[in-house]
Amino acid sequence: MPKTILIGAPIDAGQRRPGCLMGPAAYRVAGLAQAIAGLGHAVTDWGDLACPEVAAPPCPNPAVHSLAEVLGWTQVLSGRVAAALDEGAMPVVLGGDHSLALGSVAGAATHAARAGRPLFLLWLDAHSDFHTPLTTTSGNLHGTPVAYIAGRAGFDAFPPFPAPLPADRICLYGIRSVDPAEHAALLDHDIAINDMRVLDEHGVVAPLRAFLEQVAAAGGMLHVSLDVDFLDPAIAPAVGTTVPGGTTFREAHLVMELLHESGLVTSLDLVELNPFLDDRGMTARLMVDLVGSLMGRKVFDRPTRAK
Ligand code: 6HN
Ligand code: MN
Ligand code: MN
Ligand code: MN
Repeated sequence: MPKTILIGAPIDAGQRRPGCLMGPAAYRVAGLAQAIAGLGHAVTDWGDLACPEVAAPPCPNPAVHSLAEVLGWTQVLSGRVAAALDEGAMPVVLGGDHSLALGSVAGAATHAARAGRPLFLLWLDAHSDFHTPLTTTSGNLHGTPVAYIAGRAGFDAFPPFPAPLPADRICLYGIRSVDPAEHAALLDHDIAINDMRVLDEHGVVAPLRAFLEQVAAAGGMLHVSLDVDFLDPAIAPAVGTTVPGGTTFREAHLVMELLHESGLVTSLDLVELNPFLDDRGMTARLMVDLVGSLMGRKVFDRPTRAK
C-alpha cells in the first residue's frame, strides 16, 4: 500500500499578505486526508510543524524581510521531508507560502543524495520564483526557491543547498509572470521554461511528457511544487498573486493524471493557498481534487486512450 505523509507548514513569512497560515487547516477541512485514503493510500498526518527560533545574519538587500523566520522553516522542513522520504512515504507539504519549498526541496535533495538517485523538479506556477535574496525587489522570499534549488549565489544566510539541481533537471510549467532580474538570470540557465505561450501552442501534454520521459530515463525522483496561481484565477481565487491566463480546470487535472500515470512523483508541495481570499472553499476543494487525480482517481479504471 502506498504511504502518504501530510506535513502542515503554516508559513506566511515569505510574502506580505496575511492568510496563508490557514492553508493547512483549509486542506484538512476540505478532506485531503480522506481523499487520499479513499484511493488506497495509508495516510499519516504529522500535524503542523512549528518554526524554530533561529538568528539570521543581516541581508545586504534591505527589501528582504522575515529572513530569520524563512530560515527557520527551511531547516525544519528540510529535516521532516527527508525523514518522510526515508520512511518510504510520499510527503505532501501543506502550505503556507512558496518559501516553504526552500526547505521541502532541500529535504528531497538530501534523501535523493542518500538514495543515490537524481532529483528532478516540476514547478507548476504562474511565476518563475528565480530571484535570489540579492535580486528580489519585493523582498518576498517566496519568489526565490528555484534559484536556491538551482544553486545560484546569494543565499549565504541559508544552509548550502544539498546537491543543487543541474538546470536540465528543472521544469518550469505554466509561467506567465517573470521579473526583469529573473528573466536575465533564466537566459543564463538551461532550464525548461514552459510558459503559457508554449502550453497554448503545444497543449499541456507534449511538454510534460518530454520532461517525464527524461525523469524516467534517469531513474529519477520527482518533486512537484504546485502553486495555486498555476490555475486560472477564475477557478482558483484564493491566492495573493493571481495572474490571468492560467491553466483551466481540465488542463490542470490532465497534468495531474499524467503525473499519476508516470508513477514518478515522490514528493509534493501545495502552496500559496490563502483561505481568507477563497470563495466558499472552492480553491481548497479544487486543490484537494487535483491531488486526487495525482494520486490516481480516474473515471474508468482501465486505459482510456482513444484508439
Ligand atoms: N510565488 N516575482 C514576484 C516577486 O515578488 O518576486 C512574485 C513572486 C511570486 C511568488 O509565485 O510563489
Ligand atoms: Mn510560486
Ligand atoms: Mn506563483
Ligand atoms: Mn520579483
